[in-house]
Amino acid sequence: MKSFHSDTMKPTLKTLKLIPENKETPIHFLRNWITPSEYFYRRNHFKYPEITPQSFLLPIYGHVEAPLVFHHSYLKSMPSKKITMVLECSGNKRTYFEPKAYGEQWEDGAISHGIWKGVTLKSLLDMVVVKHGAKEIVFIGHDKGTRTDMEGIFHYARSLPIDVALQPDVLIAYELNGSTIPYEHGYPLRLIVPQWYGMASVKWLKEIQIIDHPFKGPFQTVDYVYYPHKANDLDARPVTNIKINSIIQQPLDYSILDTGTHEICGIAWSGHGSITTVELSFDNGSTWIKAKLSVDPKQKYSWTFWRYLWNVQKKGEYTILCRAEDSSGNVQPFEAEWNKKGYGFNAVYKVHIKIE
Ligand SMILES: Nc1nc2c(c(=O)[nH]1)N[C@H]1C(S)=C(S)[C@@H](COP(=O)(O)O)O[C@H]1N2
Ligand SMILES: [Mo]
Repeated sequence: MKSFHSDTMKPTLKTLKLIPENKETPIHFLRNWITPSEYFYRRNHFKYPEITPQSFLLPIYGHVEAPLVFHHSYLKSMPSKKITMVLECSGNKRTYFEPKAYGEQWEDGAISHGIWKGVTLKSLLDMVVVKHGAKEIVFIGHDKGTRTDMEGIFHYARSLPIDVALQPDVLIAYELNGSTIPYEHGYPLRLIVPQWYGMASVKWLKEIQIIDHPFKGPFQTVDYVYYPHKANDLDARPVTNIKINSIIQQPLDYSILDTGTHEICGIAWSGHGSITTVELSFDNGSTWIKAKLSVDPKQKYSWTFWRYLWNVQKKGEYTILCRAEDSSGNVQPFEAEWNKKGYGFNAVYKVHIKIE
């Protein structure tokens, strides 16, 4: 008979939708600091695009002195850079909003951590010579389709303000975790924007356009906007940097454990700096105890694993809370800021445990 702990038992991605393909990483079961590509979450707005010879060409044009078309093989011959970073969908944890928000009901797994290799976007923008007055850089993907709220066919397209686009760690990437970027994750060329929610990192790059006015595409002005009021669109602001956040990986919610010592472990991350503290509370937030972090100070955009050894002798029900703090002083709030489209859920994380 096969042992229960057979190494053929592997976690799998969890399917939310098949077309377009939306799948969560089995985040509670991953202990790898780098998420293996086969466990990377997948978030798509349209069906996968076809890859043609055209997909290996990257035109950069618009408000520039010298428009150029870069070939994939030329980009690979240029000086390269590697960035290790969290990629998190702004809809991660949407399912926890009360009242519920429409959209993919992601639990905790719309997040992964990988090593991207490519050329800096800045080096390409320097070659085309951006003209004075340029405001935004628009990144257009090969994938396209219809929307339920508007007539027409749309490509997935997003812009970055020029000062963000010129940051030296924004990449045009061609490798993930030491291999060619998998098809699902943007092969052959993908934009990589550290510290921003995943929507900014446009996959299957088709072209880059420099403009002297704000970009108005629906993935910029309709989606990926925080609308804090249910009844109207007042106080709307764009979704940008990843909020301070964490999860408890183990024990799982509603676990039954025995008395003794249990390892509580999890992950914390932020798009506003590194993680400085992770705290747990066993008394609904009256007192907090620091967890032990495994931080690598060289890694600016990485997530942080943490753990705490919990000795429990008293039988009964417990709620364990977890909250993280980053180097900019952001702390997870008790309640996430509700918004119509359900982005950026980052309330203090909770698991319920019974000791018997
Ligand atoms: N071309 C294109 N790029 C895209 C998307 C898309 O649908 N099409 N989805 C975005 C969103 S919302 C997220 S969260 C990330 C997901 O990247 P992944 O599927 O590689 O995990 O890609 C972003 N880039
Ligand atoms: Mo996303």
